[in-house]
Amino acid sequence: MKTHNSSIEHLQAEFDARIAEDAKIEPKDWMPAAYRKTLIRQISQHAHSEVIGMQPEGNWITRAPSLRRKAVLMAKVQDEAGHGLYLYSAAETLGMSRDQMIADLQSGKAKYSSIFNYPTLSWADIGAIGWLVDGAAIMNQVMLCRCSYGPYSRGMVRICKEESFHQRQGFEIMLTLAQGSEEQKAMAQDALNRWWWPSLMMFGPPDSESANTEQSMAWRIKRQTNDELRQRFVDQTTPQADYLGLTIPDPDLKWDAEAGHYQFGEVDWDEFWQVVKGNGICNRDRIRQHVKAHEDGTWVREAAQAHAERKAAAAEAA
Ligand code: BYC
Repeated sequence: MKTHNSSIEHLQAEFDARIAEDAKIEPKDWMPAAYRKTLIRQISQHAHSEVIGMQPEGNWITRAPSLRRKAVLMAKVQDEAGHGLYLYSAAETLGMSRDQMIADLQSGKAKYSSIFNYPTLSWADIGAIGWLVDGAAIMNQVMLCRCSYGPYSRGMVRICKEESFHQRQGFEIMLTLAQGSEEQKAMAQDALNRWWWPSLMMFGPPDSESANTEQSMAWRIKRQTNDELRQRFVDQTTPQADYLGLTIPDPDLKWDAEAGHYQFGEVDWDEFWQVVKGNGICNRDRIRQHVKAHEDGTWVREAAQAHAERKAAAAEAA
Protein backbone atom coordinates (compact mmCIF):
# COMPACT_ATOMS: atom_id res chain seq x y z
CA MET A 1 0.00 0.00 0.00
CA LYS A 2 2.82 2.30 0.95
CA THR A 3 4.61 1.58 -2.33
CA HIS A 4 1.42 2.31 -4.27
CA ASN A 5 0.95 5.68 -2.53
CA SER A 6 4.53 6.69 -3.06
CA SER A 7 4.40 5.78 -6.75
CA ILE A 8 1.24 7.92 -7.20
CA GLU A 9 3.00 10.74 -5.38
CA HIS A 10 5.94 10.36 -7.70
CA LEU A 11 3.72 10.45 -10.80
CA GLN A 12 1.85 13.46 -9.45
CA ALA A 13 5.13 15.29 -8.77
CA GLU A 14 6.32 14.51 -12.29
CA PHE A 15 3.03 15.77 -13.75
CA ASP A 16 3.18 18.98 -11.67
CA ALA A 17 6.75 19.60 -12.81
CA ARG A 18 5.79 19.19 -16.47
CA ILE A 19 2.89 21.62 -16.07
CA ALA A 20 5.21 24.10 -14.34
CA GLU A 21 7.73 23.98 -17.18
CA ASP A 22 4.95 24.39 -19.80
CA ALA A 23 5.51 20.94 -21.31
CA LYS A 24 2.57 19.28 -23.07
CA ILE A 25 0.73 16.36 -21.50
CA GLU A 26 0.12 13.64 -24.10
CA PRO A 27 -2.59 10.93 -24.20
CA LYS A 28 -0.38 8.09 -22.91
CA ASP A 29 1.14 10.15 -20.09
CA TRP A 30 -0.05 9.68 -16.53
CA MET A 31 -2.44 12.43 -15.47
CA PRO A 32 -4.61 13.03 -12.40
CA ALA A 33 -8.16 11.68 -12.82
CA ALA A 34 -9.63 15.15 -12.21
CA TYR A 35 -7.45 16.68 -14.96
CA ARG A 36 -8.70 14.03 -17.39
CA LYS A 37 -12.29 14.61 -16.29
CA THR A 38 -12.22 18.38 -16.71
CA LEU A 39 -10.58 18.08 -20.13
CA ILE A 40 -13.24 15.61 -21.29
CA ARG A 41 -15.89 18.00 -19.96
CA GLN A 42 -14.47 21.08 -21.66
CA ILE A 43 -13.37 19.52 -24.96
CA SER A 44 -16.60 17.57 -25.48
CA GLN A 45 -18.70 20.66 -24.65
CA HIS A 46 -16.57 22.64 -27.06
CA ALA A 47 -17.17 20.00 -29.76
CA HIS A 48 -20.93 20.05 -29.10
CA SER A 49 -20.91 23.85 -29.42
CA GLU A 50 -19.28 23.68 -32.83
CA VAL A 51 -21.80 21.11 -34.06
CA ILE A 52 -24.90 22.75 -32.58
CA GLY A 53 -23.54 26.09 -33.87
CA MET A 54 -24.15 24.81 -37.40
CA GLN A 55 -27.91 25.07 -36.89
CA PRO A 56 -28.50 28.81 -36.49
CA GLU A 57 -26.23 29.51 -39.47
CA GLY A 58 -27.48 26.61 -41.58
CA ASN A 59 -30.90 28.23 -41.23
CA TRP A 60 -29.79 30.93 -43.72
CA ILE A 61 -27.98 28.85 -46.36
CA THR A 62 -31.06 28.61 -48.59
CA ARG A 63 -31.81 32.33 -48.13
CA ALA A 64 -28.34 33.88 -48.52
CA PRO A 65 -28.67 37.06 -50.62
CA SER A 66 -26.22 36.06 -53.38
CA LEU A 67 -24.33 33.07 -54.75
CA ARG A 68 -21.09 34.41 -53.23
CA ARG A 69 -22.66 34.81 -49.79
CA LYS A 70 -24.15 31.33 -50.04
CA ALA A 71 -20.83 29.70 -51.00
CA VAL A 72 -19.02 31.45 -48.14
CA LEU A 73 -21.69 30.52 -45.60
CA MET A 74 -21.69 26.88 -46.71
CA ALA A 75 -17.90 26.77 -46.34
CA LYS A 76 -18.15 28.27 -42.87
CA VAL A 77 -20.81 25.81 -41.70
CA GLN A 78 -18.70 22.92 -43.03
CA ASP A 79 -15.71 24.30 -41.11
CA GLU A 80 -17.78 24.12 -37.90
CA ALA A 81 -18.47 20.44 -38.59
CA GLY A 82 -14.73 19.91 -39.05
CA HIS A 83 -13.97 21.69 -35.77
CA GLY A 84 -16.45 19.42 -34.02
CA LEU A 85 -14.71 16.37 -35.47
CA TYR A 86 -11.19 17.46 -34.44
CA LEU A 87 -12.48 18.15 -30.95
CA TYR A 88 -14.37 14.87 -30.59
CA SER A 89 -11.16 13.12 -31.65
CA ALA A 90 -9.17 15.08 -29.06
CA ALA A 91 -11.67 14.05 -26.36
CA GLU A 92 -11.49 10.41 -27.52
CA THR A 93 -7.74 10.39 -26.80
CA LEU A 94 -8.74 10.76 -23.13
CA GLY A 95 -10.73 7.52 -23.20
CA MET A 96 -14.24 8.88 -23.80
CA SER A 97 -16.23 7.27 -26.61
CA ARG A 98 -17.91 9.35 -29.31
CA ASP A 99 -21.20 7.51 -28.72
CA GLN A 100 -21.16 8.43 -25.04
CA MET A 101 -20.44 12.08 -25.83
CA ILE A 102 -23.35 12.23 -28.27
CA ALA A 103 -25.63 10.48 -25.76
CA ASP A 104 -24.65 13.02 -23.07
CA LEU A 105 -25.40 15.93 -25.39
CA GLN A 106 -28.77 14.54 -26.37
CA SER A 107 -29.80 13.73 -22.79
CA GLY A 108 -28.88 17.24 -21.63
CA LYS A 109 -26.09 15.95 -19.35
CA ALA A 110 -23.41 17.76 -21.36
CA LYS A 111 -23.65 21.45 -22.06
CA TYR A 112 -22.93 23.45 -25.22
CA SER A 113 -22.45 27.19 -25.61
CA SER A 114 -25.42 29.27 -24.48
CA ILE A 115 -25.07 31.47 -27.58
CA PHE A 116 -26.56 28.88 -29.92
CA ASN A 117 -29.91 28.93 -28.15
CA TYR A 118 -30.80 32.28 -29.70
CA PRO A 119 -32.61 32.40 -33.07
CA THR A 120 -31.24 33.86 -36.33
CA LEU A 121 -34.11 36.11 -37.39
CA SER A 122 -32.56 38.06 -40.27
CA TRP A 123 -29.62 37.90 -42.69
CA ALA A 124 -27.86 40.50 -40.54
CA ASP A 125 -27.73 37.89 -37.76
CA ILE A 126 -25.29 35.90 -39.91
CA GLY A 127 -23.07 38.99 -40.00
CA ALA A 128 -23.44 39.53 -36.25
CA ILE A 129 -22.60 35.89 -35.50
CA GLY A 130 -19.42 36.04 -37.58
CA TRP A 131 -18.36 39.39 -36.16
CA LEU A 132 -19.33 38.93 -32.50
CA VAL A 133 -19.71 35.19 -31.84
CA ASP A 134 -16.67 34.13 -33.84
CA GLY A 135 -14.84 37.17 -32.49
CA ALA A 136 -15.59 36.03 -28.92
CA ALA A 137 -14.70 32.46 -29.85
CA ILE A 138 -11.27 33.51 -31.16
CA MET A 139 -10.62 35.62 -28.07
CA ASN A 140 -11.26 32.54 -25.93
CA GLN A 141 -9.57 30.02 -28.22
CA VAL A 142 -6.25 31.75 -28.86
CA MET A 143 -5.33 31.00 -25.24
CA LEU A 144 -6.34 27.37 -25.77
CA CYS A 145 -3.60 26.98 -28.42
CA ARG A 146 -1.27 27.09 -25.38
CA CYS A 147 -3.35 24.64 -23.34
CA SER A 148 -1.30 22.01 -21.46
CA TYR A 149 -3.03 19.05 -23.16
CA GLY A 150 -1.22 18.36 -26.46
CA PRO A 151 -4.04 17.13 -28.73
CA TYR A 152 -6.38 19.95 -27.68
CA SER A 153 -3.75 22.68 -28.09
CA ARG A 154 -2.71 21.42 -31.54
CA GLY A 155 -6.32 21.16 -32.71
CA MET A 156 -6.94 24.73 -31.59
CA VAL A 157 -4.19 26.14 -33.84
CA ARG A 158 -6.01 25.15 -37.01
CA ILE A 159 -9.42 26.01 -35.57
CA CYS A 160 -8.24 29.53 -34.75
CA LYS A 161 -7.01 30.09 -38.30
CA GLU A 162 -10.41 29.13 -39.65
CA GLU A 163 -12.22 31.23 -37.03
CA SER A 164 -10.30 34.30 -38.21
CA PHE A 165 -11.77 33.88 -41.68
CA HIS A 166 -15.22 33.43 -40.11
CA GLN A 167 -14.87 36.61 -38.11
CA ARG A 168 -13.81 38.59 -41.18
CA GLN A 169 -16.68 37.34 -43.29
CA GLY A 170 -19.11 38.39 -40.54
CA PHE A 171 -17.58 41.84 -40.25
CA GLU A 172 -17.77 42.25 -44.02
CA ILE A 173 -21.50 41.44 -43.99
CA MET A 174 -22.02 44.01 -41.21
CA LEU A 175 -19.99 46.63 -43.09
CA THR A 176 -21.99 46.11 -46.28
CA LEU A 177 -25.28 46.45 -44.40
CA ALA A 178 -24.10 49.40 -42.31
CA GLN A 179 -23.12 51.27 -45.49
CA GLY A 180 -26.28 50.26 -47.32
CA SER A 181 -29.83 51.63 -47.27
CA GLU A 182 -31.50 52.90 -44.09
CA GLU A 183 -33.37 49.61 -43.90
CA GLN A 184 -30.16 47.57 -44.16
CA LYS A 185 -28.46 49.70 -41.51
CA ALA A 186 -31.47 49.19 -39.21
CA MET A 187 -31.18 45.42 -39.75
CA ALA A 188 -27.51 45.52 -38.75
CA GLN A 189 -28.30 47.59 -35.64
CA ASP A 190 -31.12 45.23 -34.66
CA ALA A 191 -28.77 42.23 -34.97
CA LEU A 192 -26.16 43.97 -32.81
CA ASN A 193 -28.85 44.77 -30.22
CA ARG A 194 -29.84 41.12 -29.95
CA TRP A 195 -26.39 39.46 -30.13
CA TRP A 196 -24.28 41.81 -27.99
CA TRP A 197 -25.22 40.63 -24.51
CA PRO A 198 -25.41 36.90 -25.37
CA SER A 199 -21.88 37.27 -26.87
CA LEU A 200 -20.57 38.60 -23.56
CA MET A 201 -22.17 35.60 -21.83
CA MET A 202 -20.14 33.19 -24.01
CA PHE A 203 -17.10 33.78 -21.79
CA GLY A 204 -18.90 32.11 -18.89
CA PRO A 205 -19.95 33.35 -15.44
CA PRO A 206 -17.99 36.05 -13.59
CA ASP A 207 -14.73 34.77 -12.09
CA SER A 208 -16.25 35.02 -8.61
CA GLU A 209 -18.84 32.39 -9.63
CA SER A 210 -16.76 30.29 -11.99
CA ALA A 211 -16.45 26.84 -10.41
CA ASN A 212 -13.69 25.60 -12.72
CA THR A 213 -11.46 28.58 -13.53
CA GLU A 214 -9.04 28.43 -10.62
CA GLN A 215 -8.17 24.76 -11.07
CA SER A 216 -8.11 24.99 -14.87
CA MET A 217 -5.69 27.94 -14.67
CA ALA A 218 -3.46 25.99 -12.26
CA TRP A 219 -3.39 23.10 -14.74
CA ARG A 220 -2.77 25.55 -17.60
CA ILE A 221 -5.84 24.34 -19.46
CA LYS A 222 -7.20 27.89 -19.32
CA ARG A 223 -4.59 30.64 -19.54
CA GLN A 224 -6.90 33.60 -18.88
CA THR A 225 -10.01 33.97 -16.76
CA ASN A 226 -13.58 34.50 -18.00
CA ASP A 227 -13.60 38.16 -16.89
CA GLU A 228 -10.19 38.93 -18.42
CA LEU A 229 -11.29 37.59 -21.79
CA ARG A 230 -14.67 39.34 -21.64
CA GLN A 231 -12.89 42.66 -20.98
CA ARG A 232 -10.50 42.11 -23.91
CA PHE A 233 -13.45 41.36 -26.15
CA VAL A 234 -15.22 44.59 -25.18
CA ASP A 235 -12.00 46.57 -25.65
CA GLN A 236 -11.45 45.10 -29.11
CA THR A 237 -15.02 45.20 -30.37
CA THR A 238 -16.20 48.65 -29.26
CA PRO A 239 -13.99 50.55 -31.76
CA GLN A 240 -15.17 48.15 -34.49
CA ALA A 241 -18.80 49.07 -33.73
CA ASP A 242 -17.79 52.76 -33.95
CA TYR A 243 -16.20 52.10 -37.33
CA LEU A 244 -19.43 50.48 -38.51
CA GLY A 245 -21.42 53.48 -37.24
CA LEU A 246 -23.50 51.18 -35.01
CA THR A 247 -24.36 51.61 -31.34
CA ILE A 248 -23.60 48.94 -28.75
CA PRO A 249 -26.77 48.51 -26.65
CA ASP A 250 -25.14 49.40 -23.32
CA PRO A 251 -25.71 52.87 -21.80
CA ASP A 252 -22.92 52.21 -19.28
CA LEU A 253 -20.27 51.56 -21.93
CA LYS A 254 -17.55 54.19 -21.69
CA TRP A 255 -13.81 54.55 -22.13
CA ASP A 256 -11.84 54.64 -18.89
CA ALA A 257 -8.58 56.36 -19.83
CA GLU A 258 -6.97 55.68 -16.49
CA ALA A 259 -7.62 51.94 -16.64
CA GLY A 260 -7.00 51.79 -20.40
CA HIS A 261 -10.20 49.77 -20.78
CA TYR A 262 -13.86 50.24 -21.58
CA GLN A 263 -16.19 50.04 -18.62
CA PHE A 264 -19.39 48.19 -19.38
CA GLY A 265 -22.76 47.38 -17.80
CA GLU A 266 -23.85 44.30 -15.88
CA VAL A 267 -24.61 41.16 -17.87
CA ASP A 268 -28.02 39.61 -17.09
CA TRP A 269 -26.70 36.50 -15.35
CA ASP A 270 -30.22 35.22 -14.60
CA GLU A 271 -30.85 35.01 -18.32
CA PHE A 272 -27.49 33.23 -18.80
CA TRP A 273 -28.28 30.53 -16.21
CA GLN A 274 -31.79 30.06 -17.58
CA VAL A 275 -30.34 29.41 -21.04
CA VAL A 276 -27.63 27.10 -19.64
CA LYS A 277 -30.32 25.14 -17.76
CA GLY A 278 -32.17 24.48 -21.01
CA ASN A 279 -34.78 27.24 -20.92
CA GLY A 280 -33.50 29.45 -23.74
CA ILE A 281 -35.57 30.28 -26.81
CA CYS A 282 -34.16 27.47 -28.97
CA ASN A 283 -32.72 24.82 -26.57
CA ARG A 284 -35.37 22.20 -27.26
CA ASP A 285 -35.33 22.76 -31.01
CA ARG A 286 -31.56 22.48 -31.17
CA ILE A 287 -31.52 19.08 -29.46
CA ARG A 288 -34.55 17.83 -31.39
CA GLN A 289 -32.80 18.75 -34.65
CA HIS A 290 -29.58 17.06 -33.51
CA VAL A 291 -31.40 13.83 -32.64
CA LYS A 292 -33.13 13.83 -36.03
CA ALA A 293 -29.90 14.49 -37.97
CA HIS A 294 -28.13 11.76 -35.98
CA GLU A 295 -30.91 9.24 -36.68
CA ASP A 296 -31.07 10.22 -40.35
CA GLY A 297 -27.31 9.62 -40.57
CA THR A 298 -27.43 6.07 -39.17
CA TRP A 299 -27.10 4.51 -42.63
CA VAL A 300 -23.94 6.56 -43.34
CA ARG A 301 -22.28 5.36 -40.14
CA GLU A 302 -23.33 1.77 -40.84
CA ALA A 303 -21.99 1.95 -44.40
CA ALA A 304 -18.67 3.42 -43.22
CA GLN A 305 -18.40 0.68 -40.59
CA ALA A 306 -19.15 -2.09 -43.12
CA HIS A 307 -16.56 -0.63 -45.52
CA ALA A 308 -13.92 -0.47 -42.77
CA GLU A 309 -14.63 -4.06 -41.75
CA ARG A 310 -14.39 -5.30 -45.34
CA LYS A 311 -11.10 -3.45 -45.86
CA ALA A 312 -9.67 -4.87 -42.62
CA ALA A 313 -10.73 -8.39 -43.61
CA ALA A 314 -9.14 -7.99 -47.06
CA ALA A 315 -5.90 -6.71 -45.50
CA GLU A 316 -5.83 -9.71 -43.17
CA ALA A 317 -6.44 -12.15 -46.01
CA ALA A 318 -3.66 -10.62 -48.16
N1 BYC B 1 -22.60 28.35 -22.25
O1 BYC B 1 -16.60 27.25 -14.20
P1 BYC B 1 -16.93 27.86 -15.52
C1 BYC B 1 -17.71 28.49 -31.35
C2 BYC B 1 -20.78 26.42 -17.89
S1 BYC B 1 -18.20 27.45 -30.14
C3 BYC B 1 -22.96 27.21 -21.62
O2 BYC B 1 -16.43 29.23 -15.79
P2 BYC B 1 -15.13 26.71 -17.48
C4 BYC B 1 -18.47 28.64 -32.59
C5 BYC B 1 -19.49 25.62 -17.71
O3 BYC B 1 -19.38 24.59 -18.68
C6 BYC B 1 -17.78 28.27 -28.63
N2 BYC B 1 -22.37 26.81 -20.46
O4 BYC B 1 -16.50 26.84 -16.68
C7 BYC B 1 -19.08 27.55 -33.17
C8 BYC B 1 -19.63 25.13 -16.28
O5 BYC B 1 -20.52 24.02 -16.23
P3 BYC B 1 -19.92 22.48 -16.12
C9 BYC B 1 -17.53 27.30 -27.55
C10 BYC B 1 -21.37 27.57 -19.98
O6 BYC B 1 -15.18 25.45 -18.25
C11 BYC B 1 -19.86 27.70 -34.31
C12 BYC B 1 -20.38 26.28 -15.60
O7 BYC B 1 -21.02 27.02 -16.64
N3 BYC B 1 -16.22 27.51 -27.02
O8 BYC B 1 -16.75 29.07 -31.11
O9 BYC B 1 -13.96 26.95 -16.59
C13 BYC B 1 -20.01 28.98 -34.86
C14 BYC B 1 -19.44 27.19 -14.83
O10 BYC B 1 -18.52 27.85 -15.72
C15 BYC B 1 -20.94 28.74 -20.61
C16 BYC B 1 -15.71 26.69 -26.10
O11 BYC B 1 -16.35 25.76 -25.69
C17 BYC B 1 -21.60 29.13 -21.79
N4 BYC B 1 -21.29 30.25 -22.46
O12 BYC B 1 -15.16 27.96 -18.49
C18 BYC B 1 -19.39 30.06 -34.29
C19 BYC B 1 -14.30 26.99 -25.67
N5 BYC B 1 -19.94 29.29 -19.88
O13 BYC B 1 -19.16 22.22 -17.41
C20 BYC B 1 -18.61 29.88 -33.15
C21 BYC B 1 -13.77 26.01 -24.66
C22 BYC B 1 -19.76 28.48 -18.83
O14 BYC B 1 -19.00 22.47 -14.92
N6 BYC B 1 -14.36 26.18 -23.36
N7 BYC B 1 -20.62 27.47 -18.87
O15 BYC B 1 -21.15 21.63 -15.99
C23 BYC B 1 -13.91 27.09 -22.46
O16 BYC B 1 -12.99 27.86 -22.70
C24 BYC B 1 -14.54 27.08 -21.10
O17 BYC B 1 -15.20 25.84 -20.93
C25 BYC B 1 -15.54 28.25 -20.86
C26 BYC B 1 -16.17 28.07 -19.47
C27 BYC B 1 -14.79 29.56 -20.90
C28 BYC B 1 -16.66 28.25 -21.91
